Amino acid sequence: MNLLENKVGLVLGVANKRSIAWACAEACHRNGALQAFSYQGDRLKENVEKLAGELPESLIVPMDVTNQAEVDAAFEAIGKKYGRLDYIIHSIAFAPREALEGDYVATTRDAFRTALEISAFSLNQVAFAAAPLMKEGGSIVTMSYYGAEKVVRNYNVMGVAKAALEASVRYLAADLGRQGIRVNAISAGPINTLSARGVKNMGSMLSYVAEKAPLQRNVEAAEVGNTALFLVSDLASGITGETIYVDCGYNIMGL
Ligand code: 1JT
Repeated sequence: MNLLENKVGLVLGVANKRSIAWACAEACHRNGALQAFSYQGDRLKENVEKLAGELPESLIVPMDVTNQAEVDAAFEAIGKKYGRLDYIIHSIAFAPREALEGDYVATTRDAFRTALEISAFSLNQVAFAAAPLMKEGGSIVTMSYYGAEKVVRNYNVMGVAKAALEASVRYLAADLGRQGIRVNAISAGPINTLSARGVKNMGSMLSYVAEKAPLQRNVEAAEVGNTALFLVSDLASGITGETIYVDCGYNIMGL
């Protein structure tokens, strides 16, 4: 397919080949897009260069969202290389490890601020910086998780950050609609990525979810990638401000 012919995208959040961001990038690449990639810190630079460096006309830029100068420089480099931007896939989140276990009530001010800044505010930041480059409209997609709306033990402050992110998607969609820019979230089922690793009991959580979900399995990163492709393509031209579940149906189940 060639759903993204002549389109330029920016993908945030590739850490390795198992990243949800990478699955999104692959789906978009297969559909003809040119893509820029951002990474946070030198630790991830080599990985991203190895993966994305092989794609034609790719651009790899550092972007630590807590550093506004770095964000500005990244968008300047994108404008310089491509002269336009059609979509963004925002697949970054962070909370200090100790905030993702134990009692939510014990979350520190610092952990709360960090989680909300990196996981939610960063979407505003990139949307604001990208809008001038999205001259023919655009599409912004971010990643959420069920813990935004129901209590998922240990997800804690990330659930609050994802709730803010999903609300932010609606407010950004309302603001940017007049410029033809759509903003949506994907609420993905749990996937064994680098971020998920180190999460206590991830293995048993994955099997619990697989058992309860209508499709009787866990979702794959490639399925999230295909949904991101749909959302950034013109096939989704009437969809904005939504959170779309890609979770094998888990969220619809009651007892
Ligand atoms: C982050 C991490 C964001 C893990 C994440 C995440 N969004 C989903 N996951 C996987 C996950 C994590 C927990 C969980 C269920 C799923 C780790 C680094 C910070 C950002 O709780 C049951 C804790």
